[in-house]
Amino acid sequence: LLKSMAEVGEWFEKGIMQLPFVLQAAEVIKAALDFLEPRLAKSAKRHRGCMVLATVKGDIHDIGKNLVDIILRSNGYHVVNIGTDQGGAEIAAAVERHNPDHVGLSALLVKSTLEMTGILRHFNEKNIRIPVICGGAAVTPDFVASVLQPVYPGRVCYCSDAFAALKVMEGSVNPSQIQVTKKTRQKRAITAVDSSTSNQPVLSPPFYGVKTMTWFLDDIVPFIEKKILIKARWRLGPGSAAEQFFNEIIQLLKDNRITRFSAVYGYFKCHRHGRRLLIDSEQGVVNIDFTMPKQISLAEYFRENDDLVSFFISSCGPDISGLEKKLFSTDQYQLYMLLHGFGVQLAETLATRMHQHILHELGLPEKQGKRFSPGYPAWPELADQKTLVQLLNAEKIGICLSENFQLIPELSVSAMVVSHPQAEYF
Ligand code: B12
Repeated sequence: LLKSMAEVGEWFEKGIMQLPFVLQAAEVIKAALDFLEPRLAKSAKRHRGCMVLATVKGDIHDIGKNLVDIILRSNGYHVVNIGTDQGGAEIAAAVERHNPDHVGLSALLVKSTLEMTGILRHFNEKNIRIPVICGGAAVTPDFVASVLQPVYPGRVCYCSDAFAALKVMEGSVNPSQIQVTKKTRQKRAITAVDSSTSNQPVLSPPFYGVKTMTWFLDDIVPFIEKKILIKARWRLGPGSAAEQFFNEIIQLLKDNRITRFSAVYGYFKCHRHGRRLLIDSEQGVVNIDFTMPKQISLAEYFRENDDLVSFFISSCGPDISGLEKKLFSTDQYQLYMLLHGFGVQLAETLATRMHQHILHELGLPEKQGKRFSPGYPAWPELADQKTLVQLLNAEKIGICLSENFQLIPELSVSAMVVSHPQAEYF
C-alpha cells in the first residue's frame, strides 16, 4: 500500500497526476490502513513516525496544513493535527503527550511567522529539542535559516509542500537539499499620488451609514472565475473532470441548504490628515493610521478636505467550513479539498461583487480603483479589522473577531474601496 502511495507522490511531482486524484488515492490508502491496523501483530510497528501539526496562533488558514496531514497519514505516519490558531503552550503540551518525531508548523500570515519564533523559544524553555518543519505561504527558507534556527537548538527546516515534508520525515533527503521553487515577484515602483490633483469630483453616495445585503448562490455562481478555481484552488489542468466537480459542489451546497450569504457595507465622510484617514461615523471620528508601509500610504488616495470612503465585510457564513470539517474528519479528502477551494473562490467572488456593487452605486466605471484589505502588504495592520467590524456593525451578520483579529467565520473578507483612479497595490 505504502509503495503505491509513494508512486502516486512521484506521479504528482512529475505532473502526471493532479491533486484531487492524489487525495482520492489517499482516501483509499487511509481506509485500507484503518482496516489493517487492528489486525497487525502487536509487535509490528504501527506507524513509520509521528508528527504534531498545527497552524500557529493568530492564523486561521488551514488547507495547507491539512494537505500535509493527509499526505503523511496516507504514507503510514501518525499525525496529531491540533488545528489552527495554536500557541507555544498548546503545541508543547501536544509534544509532551504524543512524543512525536517531528513538529510541523504552518503560517500564511506574515504576522504569524513571528509567532513561530515565540513557539520555538517556548520549546527551548521546556527543553524540547525535536526537529521542526515549517511551511506555509508566509514562510521563506531564508526566514527559517536566519530567524528561526538561531533561537532553537534542535533542527528547524523549511518545506515548500506536503511532499517535501514527507521526504524529510522519511529521512530520504537532507532538509538543506530540498529544492526551493518559491517565486519572488518583481516589485513595481509606485509613486506617490496627490489626491487633490486627481480632478475627480467628490463622490455622492446613495446613503451615509451602513446597510446589509443578502446574496444567493445562484446569483453568485455565474460570476465565479472558473479558471482560477480550477487552476489555482483545485490544481487541475485542462481536459479534466473540472466541470463535473463544479456541478457536484453546487449540488452539495444546495443539498445542505447553503445558499444564502451576507455582507455589510457603508459610506462615510472622511478626510486625510498626513498618513491618517479620519472617518466620520455614528460612533464619532474614527482614525485609521496608514503610517506603516513604505514609500506611500493608502491615505494618499484621499483628499485633505471632504472626501468619501466605503468599506465592506462579506461572508460565506460558517456552514461551508462546518461541512468541510465534517468531510475532513470522515476522510473524504477529495470532496473536502474541492469544497474548500470552491468556498475560497466563493468568498473572493462575494468580495468582488460587493466591490462592483459599491462602484455601481457611486456611478463609477467597473474597473476604477482597487480594494484593500487589512493584512495586505499595503495595509499590514490586521488590528484595523476591529475598526471595520465596529464601523459596519458586522455582528449583525454574525461576524466577530478572534483574539488576533481574524474574522470569524473564516470564509470572510473585509475591505476598503479606494476609488481613486490611480490606486495600485503596493
Ligand atoms: C485562500 C485565501 C483566503 C481565504 C480563506 C482561506 C482559509 N480559510 O483557509 C479567504 C478568501 C477567506 C481569505 C481571507 C483573508 N485573507 Co487570505 N489568502 C488566501 C490565499 C489566496 C491562498 C491561501 C491558500 O489557501 N493557499 C492554498 C494552500 C494549499 O496553500 P498553502 O496554505 O500555502 O499550503 C501549501 C504550502 O504553503 C505548504 N504548507 C502550508 N503549511 C504547511 C505546514 C508544513 C509543516 C509544511 C511542511 C508545509 C506547509 O504545503 C501546502 C501545499 O502542499 C492567500 C494568498 C497566498 N498566495 O497564499 C491569501 C492570504 C494568506 N490572505 C491574506 C489576508 C490578509 C487575508 C485577510 C486577513 C484579508 C481580509 N482582511 O479580509 C482575510 C482573513 C480572513 C479572516 N477570516 O480573517 C494575506 C496574508 C498577508 C500576510 N502575508 O500577512 C494573503 C497572503 C493574501 C495577500 N496577498 O496579502 N484568504
